[in-house]
Amino acid sequence: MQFVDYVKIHVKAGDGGRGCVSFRREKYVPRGGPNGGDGGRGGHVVVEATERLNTLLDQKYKREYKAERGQHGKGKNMHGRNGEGLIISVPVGTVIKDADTEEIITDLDKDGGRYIAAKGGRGGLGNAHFATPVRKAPRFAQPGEAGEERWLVLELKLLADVGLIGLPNAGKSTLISVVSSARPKIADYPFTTLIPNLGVVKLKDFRSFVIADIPGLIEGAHRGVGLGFQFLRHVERTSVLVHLVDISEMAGGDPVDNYEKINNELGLYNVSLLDKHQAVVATKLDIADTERLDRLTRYCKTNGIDFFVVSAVTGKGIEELLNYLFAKVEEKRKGIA
Ligand SMILES: Nc1nc2c(ncn2[C@@H]2O[C@H](COP(=O)(O)OP(=O)(O)OP(=O)(O)O)[C@@H](O)[C@H]2O)c(=O)[nH]1
Ligand SMILES: [Mg+2]
Repeated sequence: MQFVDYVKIHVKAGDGGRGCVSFRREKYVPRGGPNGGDGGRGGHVVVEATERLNTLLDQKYKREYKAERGQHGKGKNMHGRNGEGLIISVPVGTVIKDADTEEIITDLDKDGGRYIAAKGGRGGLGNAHFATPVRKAPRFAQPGEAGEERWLVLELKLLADVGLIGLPNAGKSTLISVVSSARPKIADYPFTTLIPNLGVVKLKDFRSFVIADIPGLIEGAHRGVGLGFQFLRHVERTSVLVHLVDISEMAGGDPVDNYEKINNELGLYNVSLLDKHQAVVATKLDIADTERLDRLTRYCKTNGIDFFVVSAVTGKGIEELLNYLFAKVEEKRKGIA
């Protein structure tokens, strides 16, 4: 599946139909009055969120959206037909922005949520409306109004409660695969994950939350190194960030350095990401290098960072981590945190 999370589209609503100029012409009715009907309304362009989709792929290939125009009014007071509206379906979590100002117009964060992106023009009035006692035979009618048109940016921000971040190979995809039904590709080389994955974590008593696995970050991501930080927009809405740090013998570099480098990148992308609640999770406990583990443990203790140690292979520490995450997500949902 190709994953597209940023597109620019052009929307144009239908123009209103013209009002009609016409007069009654009937046998034995000399000088019948005006009977020009009104033009129909142009169709709207509507953006609608649906859970069936999870990428903006369709909009990547089709960028022009034009709704039908209203039909012109006709004689005998016949109203022109209204133009058909056009619905653009996008995934839930799509944010609509004005393409010129980048200002957020609306956030379609619910299934079925709709936004009228361009209003159809009103139909013009037919000459029947303009008859007055002194002007019995108006020879004019209104033109239809033009439909609105504009450029929009659609940006998909996944609606996850918890976002997994960390260097490539830290074990993010492995973790999401053991705690949810998501099955991302896992491999012992960097940048295995190229697109974000979502998984639903189900705990006892119907408690659940959504977790996002995003592609690995490396130092220099803000300059586009590696995959850059194009995917960080998907953790902007999460309640909690889980920062995975590999403490195995195979891990390169110092765990504390690694942690700080990635945090630094987060800040360079968007400082407010640093205000998000973050927990550090040391991964691969089953093959841990004790020195690395000790160093990271001490660092987190000294700095008051919530810290967990897990192994996705043996399952150690996982349940404790999930209970903690659920509690944090709940706090956020209830507006405590
Ligand atoms: N022994 C052990 N190996 C693990 C554990 N978790 C992950 N691994 C291994 O570490 C390697 C990388 O795991 P991934 O889950 O693909 O890492 P990732 O963070 O998603 O990496 P990217 O997608 O490249 O950013 C794989 O070979 C995994 O099998 C663990 O708890 N124990
Ligand atoms: Mg991965």
